[in-house]
Amino acid sequence: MINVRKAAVIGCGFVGASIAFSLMQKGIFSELVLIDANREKAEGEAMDLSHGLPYTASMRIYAGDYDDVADCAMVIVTAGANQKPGETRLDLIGKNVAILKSIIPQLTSRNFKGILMIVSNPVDVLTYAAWRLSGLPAHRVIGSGTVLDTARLKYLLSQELGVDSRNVHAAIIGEHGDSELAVWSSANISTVDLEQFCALRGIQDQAALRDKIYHEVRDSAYEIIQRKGATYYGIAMAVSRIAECVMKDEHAMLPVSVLLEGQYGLDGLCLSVPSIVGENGVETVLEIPLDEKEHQALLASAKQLKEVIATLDL
Ligand code: 6V0
Repeated sequence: MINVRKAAVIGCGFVGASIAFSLMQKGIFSELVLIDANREKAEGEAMDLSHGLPYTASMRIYAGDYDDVADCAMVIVTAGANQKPGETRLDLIGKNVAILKSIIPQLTSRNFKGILMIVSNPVDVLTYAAWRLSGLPAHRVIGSGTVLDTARLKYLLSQELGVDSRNVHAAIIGEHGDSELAVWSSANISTVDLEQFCALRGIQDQAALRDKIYHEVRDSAYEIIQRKGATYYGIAMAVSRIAECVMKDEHAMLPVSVLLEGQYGLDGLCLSVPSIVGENGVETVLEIPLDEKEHQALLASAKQLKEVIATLDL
């Protein structure tokens, strides 16, 4: 039996603890299990977070083990090494696939029936590996993908255009990493086409603006890691938003990382494309219109990921 009010976070470092903090503010779960290879770390985080409960929602947050996960509606995996200055996400593969291989059997052996969300990097490769290793239906294995990158895009555009970031409708798709791309062709500000909105704002060189913003989005993690050693608040907000869409069966459109099965002419890999997210996880993978340049960039991103996937021993 699934307990629809219960979730687990596996890996309680910067990212896992921040996700727990964000989930607690949202009030969508009444029980949150924290698991870490370092049990004391999970216990410390659970204690610290629990001391905020009188000011948020009524729930239980505790350090647990894999027996506590069997009936969770959602398990969020953030365990693993993070990027050090100068490292790419793809540099983390060896270490983090090995960690995933130790975690997934703990779930499958307990007949886990919920939604599995992968956050550890490289998230697209690990989402694919988690799907393969778990044998779960693909719609129940979600990577946080470019939901974070899309938030970065919306925020940066909002700053340039002087408009609320929630009015910005645009997406980053492809790999959560260096080969990601922005879908400019359908970007709009609350229905006003981006080009027209830029014109309204007196922006002369729109191509230069798009280029600058794309590079800032793509390189955000490097810039943050150089300054503070890790990134965690933004991803925590992105993950708790995905969790909310699932638990409230919102059918919201989010660019999560998911197995492609022919969409955009691609299969045999996970990457981010806009998808409808609800109680079953990824309800539908959408094939949104892309212009030729965007489609080629998506194919290039997929090619890179497939080359990496081909090296995995799953
Ligand atoms: P961190 O602070 O080093 O935390 C990692 C935690 O995982 C530590 O507490 C470890 O003890 C724990 N851990 C290691 N092995 C296991 C295991 N087998 N079982 C349980 N716990 C284990 O790293 P941080 O929290 O900064 O990053 C975690 C992961 O998230 C990294 O792979 C990052 O690259 C990734 N991120 C993903 C993002 C995304 O957008 N998808 C964004 C930011 C970081």
